[in-house]
Amino acid sequence: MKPADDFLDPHFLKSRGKRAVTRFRAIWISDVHLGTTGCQAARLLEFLQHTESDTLYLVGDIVDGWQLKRRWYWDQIHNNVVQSVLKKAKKGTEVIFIPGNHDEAIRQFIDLDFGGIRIRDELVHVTAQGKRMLVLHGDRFDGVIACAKWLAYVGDTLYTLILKINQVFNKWRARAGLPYWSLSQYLKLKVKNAVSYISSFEHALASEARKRNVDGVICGHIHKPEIRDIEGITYCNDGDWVESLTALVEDLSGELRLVTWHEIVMPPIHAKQEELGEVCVLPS
Ligand SMILES: [Mn+2]
Repeated sequence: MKPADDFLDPHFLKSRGKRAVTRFRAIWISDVHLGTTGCQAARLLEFLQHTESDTLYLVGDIVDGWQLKRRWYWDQIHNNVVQSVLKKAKKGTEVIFIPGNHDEAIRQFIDLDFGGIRIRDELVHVTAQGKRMLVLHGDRFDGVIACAKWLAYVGDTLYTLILKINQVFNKWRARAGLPYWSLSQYLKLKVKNAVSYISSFEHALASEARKRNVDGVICGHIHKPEIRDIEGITYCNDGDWVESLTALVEDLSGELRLVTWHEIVMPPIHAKQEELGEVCVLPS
């Protein structure tokens, strides 16, 4: 297997030529954090290039305005991600952007449309199976952000630091031939408070969905991909593009599931062309 670092090289992306594209009815991505070094923009770009959908939901924290106030990081691949989304909108994908807390500056444009991208605060998505899903970022139900924003900023700085350590650590692991291991995921799982924090967030969203009389909720914000039933409510979290590299998708039959960058992008590289099934060739 090629080391993961190769995918950060834009020339490697181009060299592939043929791409297998998977079609979905809808795709939800969030917590991309464009504008930070933690953002895995190259992998997201590959994911976007390997998928198509009637609707693409950007469920918040797509651009990180909090980092903009401190240190801004933006390279060509971050541009390419934006261009890829605009191109999808132009080609007929319905793109809906629901701003989160890190891109809260965009909240002033809620209910406006720009270049085929509709900006909304929240909405209800109806699946092909008739399930009504409330779609929102979720920060309003985060006790820390709602009650003590300064604490959230401190947490954000600490999180950025842990991600940095994680990057260096995994470069070393890759050189030693060891697989990727997420330090921050490990810490989150180990810290008891984090577990209860996540569970209280999930339950708050499920109870909001119940209050609104919908079948489920789709959100992001806590960087913890999940689909599960919470007392009869389908709770879905699409994860993030800093660590998990996941998206929530609705397939053509109306089933909701989580997909990873790995399962969408990796098969075409290693599988033989005839094993790929439905393959179409896109101009680069
Ligand atoms: Mn957020």
